[in-house]
Amino acid sequence: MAELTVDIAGLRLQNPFILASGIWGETGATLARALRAGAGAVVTKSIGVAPRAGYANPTIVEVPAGFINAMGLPNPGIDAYKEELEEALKPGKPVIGSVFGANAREFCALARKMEGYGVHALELNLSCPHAQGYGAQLGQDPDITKRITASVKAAVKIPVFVKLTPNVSSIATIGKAAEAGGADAVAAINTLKGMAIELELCRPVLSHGSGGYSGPGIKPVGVACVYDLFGAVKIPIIGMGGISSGEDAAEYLMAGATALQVGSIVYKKRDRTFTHLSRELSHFLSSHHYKSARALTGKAHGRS
Ligand code: RRO
Repeated sequence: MAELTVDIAGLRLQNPFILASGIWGETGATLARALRAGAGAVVTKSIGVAPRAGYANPTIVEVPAGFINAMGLPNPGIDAYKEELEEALKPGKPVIGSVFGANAREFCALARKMEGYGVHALELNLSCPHAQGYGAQLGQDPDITKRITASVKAAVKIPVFVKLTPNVSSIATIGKAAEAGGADAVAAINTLKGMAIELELCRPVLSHGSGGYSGPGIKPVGVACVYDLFGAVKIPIIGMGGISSGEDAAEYLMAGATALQVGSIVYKKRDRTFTHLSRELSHFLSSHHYKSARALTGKAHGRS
């Protein structure tokens, strides 16, 4: 049997598959459920300083090869999230706290609270594609990315991951800025900006208008981003975007990922997601005579 265990910035994962932020992440019970169903780790919904209702419905629409969402960063606020994390931490596996803020001060306050609640690492959301004053509006700028990352690194001891947007001309430039700010890893990619039009109404389907496209349709974009990042940074890369099979996972690992996140597939495979992906990746590794998932990282770069 090939070894699926991976290490990322000091976190040991039983398998490379991490539940992505925003999927089952608003309650601790569903995060714990994903861990008990075999996730190597989970990322919380992105949490801000105050409760936020998010956008009006419709907030998600199925489109060919995926979904477009504009949830609008709904979350209960950091103070109310403590008890959710108590639940999420019960299975004893890595829990990564995702946070979003408007500036370095908010990010630091959120990071300190998350660390105090016991999360094992942080993921800075500098990449939500449709949030006025948050997410990609900050993370499209390398200087802001570096400054926020460095501030959070100075505020906490736990590892800090930075989640990057693909909606830029050079993700490598942003990845380097996160690394220069001291990031322990980068996660790529958040959703691609997208839109669907309701023909009879002659209006965008989602109440917000545009949203973030996820699912199998974005996999080639995610793989290319991870490939570019692997050539640009030395820190580990957490790859995501449209992973729904063991072969998709192998592609991301070969492009340069050390660990992987999954989102849209969870709506199809639900609790079977993680056992399904682990079984398929294991089969791919054994049938291609690889001893471990680790052995695949960066293979597509032809360096060894
Ligand atoms: O909540 C959202 O609408 C959302 C977030 Br925070 C994000 O980072 N990416 C996304 O596609 N949606």
